[in-house]
Amino acid sequence: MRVFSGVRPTGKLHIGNYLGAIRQWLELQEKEDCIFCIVDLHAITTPFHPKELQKNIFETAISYLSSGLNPEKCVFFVQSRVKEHTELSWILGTICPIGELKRMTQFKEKTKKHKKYVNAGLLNYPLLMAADILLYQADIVPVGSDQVQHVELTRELARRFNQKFGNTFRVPKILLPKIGAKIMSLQNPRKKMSKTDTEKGYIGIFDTPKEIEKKVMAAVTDPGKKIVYNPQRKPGISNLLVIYSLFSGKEIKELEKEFRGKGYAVFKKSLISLLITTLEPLRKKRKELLQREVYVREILNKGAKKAQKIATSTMEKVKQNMGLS
Ligand code: ATP
Ligand code: LTN
Repeated sequence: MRVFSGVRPTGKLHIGNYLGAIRQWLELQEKEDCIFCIVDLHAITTPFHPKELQKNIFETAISYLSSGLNPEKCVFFVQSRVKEHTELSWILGTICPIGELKRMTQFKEKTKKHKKYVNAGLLNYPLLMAADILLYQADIVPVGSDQVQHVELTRELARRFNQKFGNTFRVPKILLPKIGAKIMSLQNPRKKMSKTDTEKGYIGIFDTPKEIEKKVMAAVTDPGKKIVYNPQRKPGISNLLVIYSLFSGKEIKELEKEFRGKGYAVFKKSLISLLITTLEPLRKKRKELLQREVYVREILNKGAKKAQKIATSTMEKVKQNMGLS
């Protein structure tokens, strides 16, 4: 099975990315034919600093490699290095009604958030994402729940294209993590944890033990003292329980029992030490990779070459079927 997924190089990765996306990638690389992409062309649809973009791409590569992504087991590359992504994105735009793009939740949210930067790229974002996926004939697309709408549109576009121009693309399936598809912000547990959020809202995968402690202690909890899972009435503590459960491998029910009658402070302290121990090896690996820039660049170069081969072959088929060549 071919797997494709992408990550925006927009800054530090947080445990939401780790639990919702990275961990799934790590599992998949062991058994499937995986292609993972740093989507820099998606990143420029929201405000960014040209001087920082390369740094962020490099940081993102290091983040994934430190987390355990293995370049021997998957293809790992940067989107803008393979020009066919933009080419196919244009083509898909010609079979996609504007209304379908305008109703995308992410588009609505981002245009609200960046009022001075409402650009056509933001509207066309899902087309580029569809191109990423279809270019590699992916069977499976692992994403967090916030991206489901975009993959559904991708499936629709693939079907429409195949119908219009003959069988060209595989129609990909969405793969959601079972639990933890949406880790919430520590400061506002009704909003998803996001790297564009305030620093205190997320725990970075490379945060120091001190930072982890501070952020968990300051995490918003709910009225009452009980450690119980109830996302509607106790969104704060429920979110922390999900995080605890995913990092420890213990069931939420088990944790509720373990912390019965113990109160938030005890629970938070235990969560802090769990996070520190689990994230420590990642921090070490990052330090090591920061010293090996040439090696990291080589991984991305090799990845782009492998990706290019597949992209070229799909585009040939697309153009032939459309009468463009
Ligand atoms: P933004 O700050 O723009 O919201 P982000 O933090 O959502 O960015 P992305 O690069 O857009 O990060 O997402 C990378 C992957 O991590 C995607 O598959 C996404 O669905 C997943 N992801 C992001 N945030 C969370 C979260 N809070 N919980 C679970 N998965 C998440
Ligand atoms: N839009 C996604 C990142 C992304 C992606 C993709 C994910 C771009 N292209 C292709 C899966 C497949 C996001 O914001 N997380």
